[in-house]
Amino acid sequence: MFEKDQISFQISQKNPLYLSKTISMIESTRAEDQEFIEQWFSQQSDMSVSRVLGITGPPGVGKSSFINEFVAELLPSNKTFAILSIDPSSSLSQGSILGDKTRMNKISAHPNVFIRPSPSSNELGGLGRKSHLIIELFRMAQFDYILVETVGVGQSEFSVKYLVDFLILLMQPMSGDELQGIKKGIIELADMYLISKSDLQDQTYSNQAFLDISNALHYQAQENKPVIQISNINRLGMNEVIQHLEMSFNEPNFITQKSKKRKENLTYWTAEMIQREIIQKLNIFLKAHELAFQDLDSLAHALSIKNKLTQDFFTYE
Ligand SMILES: Nc1nc2c(ncn2[C@@H]2O[C@H](COP(=O)(O)OP(=O)(O)OP(=O)(O)O)[C@@H](O)[C@H]2O)c(=O)[nH]1
Ligand SMILES: [Mg+2]
Repeated sequence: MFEKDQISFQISQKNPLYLSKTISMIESTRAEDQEFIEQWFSQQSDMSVSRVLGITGPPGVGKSSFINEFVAELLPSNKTFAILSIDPSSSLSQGSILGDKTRMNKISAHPNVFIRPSPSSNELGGLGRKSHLIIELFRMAQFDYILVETVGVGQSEFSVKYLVDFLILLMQPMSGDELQGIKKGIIELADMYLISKSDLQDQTYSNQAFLDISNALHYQAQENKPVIQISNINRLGMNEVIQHLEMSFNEPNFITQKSKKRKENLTYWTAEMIQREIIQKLNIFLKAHELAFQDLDSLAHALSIKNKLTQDFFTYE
C-alpha cells in the first residue's frame, strides 16, 4: 500500500512506476484496493486537458503501426502520450501484447510516452473491465494525448465511444464487397475514417473504399466527417490526419460537444459500474445458496425457488 499524497504527486509527474502501480490497483479485484482507488479518485479534481482518441478497426488493419507513426510525428512538439492498448486475445496469450509494443518501436522507449497493454474481459466484448478508470487516471496525469487501441469487434465497437472524445476507424478493404458490410451504426459512431495500407501496389481497392465510405457518409448526411487514405510505411495522409484533428479539437462547437460527451460517458460508466457491483453481489449470493438448487424436480418447484431467492436477494447483506 502506498501513500495517497505520494501517488497524487507522482501521477502528476507521470512517473511510469506509479502509473503502473496505480493501474494494477485499479485492475485488482481486492475490496481494499477498490476502496482505496475510489477514495483516491474522489479526491482528485476533474480538470483534464487531455485529448482522448480511440483507434479502432479489425485485427491487423494497422492500428498499432498508425499510433507509432502518429505519436512519432508529434513527439518533437514535446507533447506527452499515454497509450492503452486493449487486447482481446491477451488474456489467453501474451503474443499480441508484445505485437502491439513492437509495432510501436519508434516511440516505446521515449520518456514522454507511457504504453499500457491491458487484457480485455469478455463481458464487454473487447473492452477491459476497468478501461474507463485507467483512462481517468491518464486524464488526471494530464497527458496531452490519450490513445486507446481496441479491436473493433462486437460490442466493443459500440462501447469504445463512451471511453473517448474522438473515434478513429481504420479499414483495410481487400475487395469492394467487404465494404458493403459496414454497419450503419459504425458509420454514425466514428469521427474519422482511415483507409489503411494505401501504399499497396494495387490502389484500386483503396480508391474504391474511399468512394464507398464517402458515399455512405453522404447518404447519412455525415459528409463533413473526414475520410483519408493513409499508409504507415510512407506517411501518406499523416499531415491531413493531424490537421483534421487539430481543426476538430479547436472548433468551438467541438469544445461544447466534448463536455456534453463527457457527461454521456460518465452516465454510461456509472450505470455500468452499478451493474457490475450488483452482479458481483448476486454471484456471491447464488454461491451461498447453491444448496437450494439441488433436487429441483419440477417446474413449479423451480419457479417457487426463483421467487423466494429473488426476494431474499434484495435483503441480503
Ligand atoms: N503495407 C502496409 N502494411 C502495414 C501498414 N500498417 C501496418 N502494416 C502491417 O500490417 C500488419 C499489422 O499491423 P499492426 O499495426 O500490428 O495492426 P493492428 O491493427 O494493430 O493489429 P492487432 O493489434 O493485432 O489488431 C503488420 O505486419 C504491419 O507491418 C501500412 O500502412 N502498409
Ligand atoms: Mg495492434
